[in-house]
Amino acid sequence: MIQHDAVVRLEIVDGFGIVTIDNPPVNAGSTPVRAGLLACLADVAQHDLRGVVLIGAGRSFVAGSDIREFGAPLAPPELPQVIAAIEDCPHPVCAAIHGAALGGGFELALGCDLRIAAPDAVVGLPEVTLGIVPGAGGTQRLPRLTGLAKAITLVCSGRRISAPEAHDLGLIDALAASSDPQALLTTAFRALQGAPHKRRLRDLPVPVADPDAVKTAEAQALRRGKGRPNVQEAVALVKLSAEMPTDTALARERAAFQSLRLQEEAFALRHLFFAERAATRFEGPTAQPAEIRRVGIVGGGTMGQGICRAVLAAGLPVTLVERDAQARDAAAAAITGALDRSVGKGHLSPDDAYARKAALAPSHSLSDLADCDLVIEAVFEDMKVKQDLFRVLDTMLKPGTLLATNTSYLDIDALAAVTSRAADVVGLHFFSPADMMKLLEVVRAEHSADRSLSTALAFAKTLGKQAVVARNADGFIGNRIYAAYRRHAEFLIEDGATPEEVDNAATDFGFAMGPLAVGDMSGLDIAWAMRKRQAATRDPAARYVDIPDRLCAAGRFGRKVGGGWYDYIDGQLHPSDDVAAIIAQARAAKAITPRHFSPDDIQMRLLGAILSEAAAVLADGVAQRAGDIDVTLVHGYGFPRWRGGPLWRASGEPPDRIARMCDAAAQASGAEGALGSVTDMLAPLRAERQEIEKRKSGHA
Ligand code: T1G
Repeated sequence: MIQHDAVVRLEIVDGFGIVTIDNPPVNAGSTPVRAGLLACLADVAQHDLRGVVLIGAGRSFVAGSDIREFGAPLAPPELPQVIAAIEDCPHPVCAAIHGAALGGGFELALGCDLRIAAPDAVVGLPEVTLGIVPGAGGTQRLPRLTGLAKAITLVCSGRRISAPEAHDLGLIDALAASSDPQALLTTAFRALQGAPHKRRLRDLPVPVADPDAVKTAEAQALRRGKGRPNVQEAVALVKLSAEMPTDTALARERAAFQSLRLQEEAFALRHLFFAERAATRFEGPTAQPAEIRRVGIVGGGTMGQGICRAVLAAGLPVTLVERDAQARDAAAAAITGALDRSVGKGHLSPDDAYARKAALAPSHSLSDLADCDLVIEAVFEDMKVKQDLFRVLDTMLKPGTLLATNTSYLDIDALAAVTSRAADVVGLHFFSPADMMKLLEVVRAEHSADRSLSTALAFAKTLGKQAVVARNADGFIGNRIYAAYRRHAEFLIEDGATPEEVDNAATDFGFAMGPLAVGDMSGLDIAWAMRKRQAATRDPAARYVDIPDRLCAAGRFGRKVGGGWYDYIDGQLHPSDDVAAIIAQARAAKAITPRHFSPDDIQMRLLGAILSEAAAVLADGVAQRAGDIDVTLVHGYGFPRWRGGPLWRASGEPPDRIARMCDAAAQASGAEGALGSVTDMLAPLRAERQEIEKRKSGHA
């Protein structure tokens, strides 16, 4: 056995060279890995071998190039050099894939003559999700296997492809029986024996394309990619594969990669990549999560049904309890109906739908929850209703069952306090639709045990959710900050802006939708009911805009009734004269002379509001770290992902502009300015940016 750089080793078995990459946790293609591979390839060239197998130790093949290296000049050898060495190797090389082969890891495999994979492996080129493009041949070798149109779709979506689908697409030559290393090696040896010669993808012609199919794929890719520069570049590069000599196109691809990885957007998306992973960790001793074998859900309304669909999709059985048989049947019918519609749209196979239906146990008796390991309540958002439920569940559930509430606003400590199992109580705050929205706020209450939190986080991962740990407080992380953002949108309206101006400024900035259109979509009556509940305790000194109350008093509850901040005609949003009149009356009542706001003025005020509230959320310890707030706003509230989140974005702004944002927000609300706490909050991110600048220039 020959060991290189401790992260790559070569063994020769039965006349085959086995090159093992061992760089835990995910065999990221770091500089030592690349150097080790190059050294091993030089070694195997000296031996008379039947073939070479590339394989990853531990849980994965190469999960990609090392993302931490992207912000600085890349040290040699670079990945294209390693892949060229594979292509120049005198022996056929087979990539034996288990776990993930993504980005540079999949490009490494595409540089091989053969690829075999474990049935549960995933492959793909997710570079666009990091603001870059494949930089080691992905845009040139992939189309030679899939054709142009499919390659455009796969590269520009960054989609992870299951091994069976990759096999169907011709990306994988054979599937192993399992991810067991021996099973992988056996399959690889067999494949090499079956094709004992070089088969370099770069030498294959790109299949002749149907121009219409390419046009369609391109249009769809740009639409879904929101026209981001790297997606445009990715489309152009894939098309180059059919137009240019391979080496020329490879050089163009590499140059694009080298340029994009040093752009602000790529830094923002790398910040998010690592922030997303950090957000799922909580300060404190990590406890072994309990196993969740069956989930109970109480309440089959919109949220209960969405949570149920998410849990069934994760392969877990569900007991869904409603108040009576009629409500039980209605909820079950809604869920099975949704599954049938997914089959109809081709999003779900009939077998999967059948399995999920079989895993659903509708009920109208709480006692049926006795064998659940986790129970999530999603009943009406009222403290008394939820406390009464928790009291009953406390008597029924087995010891150690995790008891979770889906409340958005209520005090979880007050819920836990009515039980004898406060240590087992946490918040699981899903976002609507619960099976689609990625964000899941995992809320730690005062007495939540570490084990309850670990179990909730493991459950979130099982559901494929982006978990963020929050402390129990009014509005947790997301709703609290979003409420400030929405309040300031209303301040802008009262001060002179129109709903369209506010929403257009937000969408110009990159939000999927403006705050007022979002209000209309979720229904203005929900917030109205809450404002009425809070009226008695509202701070009389705080600025209060009554325009939304006036809209609701006029029956304008939003899209569902054809009118809110906007009129909705045939589902299309239109500025409303009635609303303009209501706004004018509200201003007149306060003798407010409307003034003009530029889009930048509006963006400054809205960002100032977000930053000021975020700083309070962090200072109050509701969020553990700044990155958690970025992850929350991006995954739950439509903040543009490519900007990295509000805090990362702000850390790139000149301090005087941040000061003007905070001042503008303070003046609008009449509250004390938050510049001090905002500056403290941004300091670590500013330091990270300074470090990046140093590294970019190679001076670190
Ligand atoms: N580089 C550096 N660190 C990485 C990494 C990577 N590519 N992938 C994962 N990690 C770290 C991660 O930060 C975490 O660290 C730990 O590994 C476990 O990850 C030239 C340019 C593979 C599916 O985009 O999707 O190649 O937090 O918690 O849930 O064209 O990690 O423990 O300190 O996510 O089991 C393309 C990214 C790069 C894949 C495993 N590759 N990784 O998921 O574990 S671009 C990717 C993932 C590229 C070339 C281009 C997932 C995973 P820590 P984890 P997991």
